[in-house]
Amino acid sequence: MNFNWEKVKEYQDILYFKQGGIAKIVINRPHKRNAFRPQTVFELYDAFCDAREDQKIGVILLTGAGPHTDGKYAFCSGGDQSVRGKAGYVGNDGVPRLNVLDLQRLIRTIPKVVIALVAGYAIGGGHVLHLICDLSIAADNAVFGQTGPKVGSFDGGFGASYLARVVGQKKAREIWFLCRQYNALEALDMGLVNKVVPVEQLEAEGIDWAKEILAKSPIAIRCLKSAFNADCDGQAGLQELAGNATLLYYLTEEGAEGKQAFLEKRPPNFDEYPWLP
Ligand code: S0N
Repeated sequence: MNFNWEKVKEYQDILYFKQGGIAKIVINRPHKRNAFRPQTVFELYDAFCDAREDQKIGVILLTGAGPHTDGKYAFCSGGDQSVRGKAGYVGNDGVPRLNVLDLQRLIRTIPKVVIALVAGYAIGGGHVLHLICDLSIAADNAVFGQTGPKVGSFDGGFGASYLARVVGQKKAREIWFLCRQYNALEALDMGLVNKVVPVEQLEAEGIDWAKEILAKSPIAIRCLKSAFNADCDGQAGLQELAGNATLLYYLTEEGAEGKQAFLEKRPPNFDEYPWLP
């Protein structure tokens, strides 16, 4: 579909666009079924940070480039096994990393709505990436699964515990222990995705959902996201939720009075603010 996306910046492994309150980040390594290497993750992190800082952006679409030369699609096939070293994925600097974990945390805590648009394979660490997005819309050709125990890896963080929150303990254990692949309707049935649409409608559907969200209150959405996270994320989740309480307090006259009094070198006067029941 033609949405007049404007390219934001040139990257090697990803594409990054914006238009009308929506950012679109595309993993662009079709020769590897959009597997990520450290460079890919650094670029994704950079684009997400840009979208976070842009006050016009409320929704971020995360997707994979496709179709590929053989007609297949992929959202992301996880860590690039061809650069997997002894202690992680090795970049051009020779350093082994698992920096996708940083990206996972950023996607979860960014105070904007992240929607995964999944066409084709969402496998391994690519499956975890869609999982941690706030919403997932699947194309009818989407394929979901974990491969860790088959390829000698596992994600015991969000990839295990949050998956179990989403699909339940039994199903999450099945997904990891058997390493099967699941189609879009099976994913819908287990609550892993929000909707399934024909592949050619995937982006349009994502844009429709984004526009609906953009018509809502930014602070309400922000607080809800942190509230959902707080339920799973322990003290880090509470920090995020409480940060929003502080933000709201700063926005009140009562909060501003404390700062103003300090700057004016006088005692604060909170008399006109009630002790609400
Ligand atoms: C995606 C699959 C099912 C697609 O199959 P299909 O359509 O038959 O295509 P292929 O012919 O297999 O692939 C086309 C070309 O793409 C290359 N390729 C595909 N996936 C990868 C990949 N992940 N890494 C490197 N190359 C890949 C193929 O090699 C092929 O290239 P050519 O044509 O040159 O031969 C199928 O491709 C598949 O099963 N892929 C592998 C999926 C997988 O196992 N991914 C890795 C899983 N693990 C992780 O993602 C780790 C994540 C991580 O970083 C992490 C995070 C937290 C904690 C721990 C970890 C950890 O390291 O485990």
